[in-house]
Amino acid sequence: MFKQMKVWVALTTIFSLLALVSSCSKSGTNEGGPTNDSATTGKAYTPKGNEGSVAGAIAYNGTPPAPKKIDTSADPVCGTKSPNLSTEDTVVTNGKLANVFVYIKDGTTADGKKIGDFTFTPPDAAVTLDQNGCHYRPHVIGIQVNQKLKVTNSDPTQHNIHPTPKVNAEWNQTQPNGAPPIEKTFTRAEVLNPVKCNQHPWMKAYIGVLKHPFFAVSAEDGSYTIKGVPPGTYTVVAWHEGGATGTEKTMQVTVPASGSAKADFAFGEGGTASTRPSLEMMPALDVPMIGRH
Ligand SMILES: [Cu+2]
Repeated sequence: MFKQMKVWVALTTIFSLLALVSSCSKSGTNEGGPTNDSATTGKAYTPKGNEGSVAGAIAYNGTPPAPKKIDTSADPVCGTKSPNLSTEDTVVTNGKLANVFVYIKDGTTADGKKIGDFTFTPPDAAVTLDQNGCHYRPHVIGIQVNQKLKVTNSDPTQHNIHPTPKVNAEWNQTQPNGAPPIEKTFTRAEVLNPVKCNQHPWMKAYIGVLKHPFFAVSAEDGSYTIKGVPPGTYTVVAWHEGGATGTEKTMQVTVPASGSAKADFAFGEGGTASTRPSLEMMPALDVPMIGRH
């Protein structure tokens, strides 16, 4: 009798442990949800005709760093074509900042769908990055996943374009004077890919790759417009180069049906007006998992 009890207790313990393990792993699977960082999973977005826009201007507060003259003596062709080449990391005109990459990071449409769960077919038109006067034009570009990037060489010298992404494949390719355009695609979203030239160390550009078409680059007057945005509430990020990984400002906006949301950002001294770090949202996502296990 006593022996039977011991076996019973042992069996009960084993079964409850098994139940615990299986419920734990089950809840872990459910809570993780589908991970969706690929451009090919999810439902294709169909425009409804009531899309709106996000628009604004990027200000630069305080005195911007003066552009530095670039020594191009390593390649005389560059000096001849661009005798006054200077750094382009902070281009400020009348207090407005150019070359800021502004994009929708995440959010929810008015009908309650996560924007990141949709897929967006990339446009047929390629995005061109030109090497002209021994610098890249434009300096910052946005492109969709699997959209064609066309690299052209408008200089009478050789370039070697070399994007240095972290999640996409790294590549570099020589493009002599008169060579045909190089065509490439990026297979994963990544903000932003730095681009350099192995021939001319001062050449720099940045490529923002996104699953969706909701991005823009600020013009010389600091203005930008992101078009075709489904009505909804979104986190908008403005990214400007500098330091190891650049600087990000974030803002929540609500795009009304067929209307426009305003999102002005500021960089430079104390340039955080109306922005908050996006990191604040992270712990809320992580805590339930830690608590359970
Ligand atoms: Cu070059």
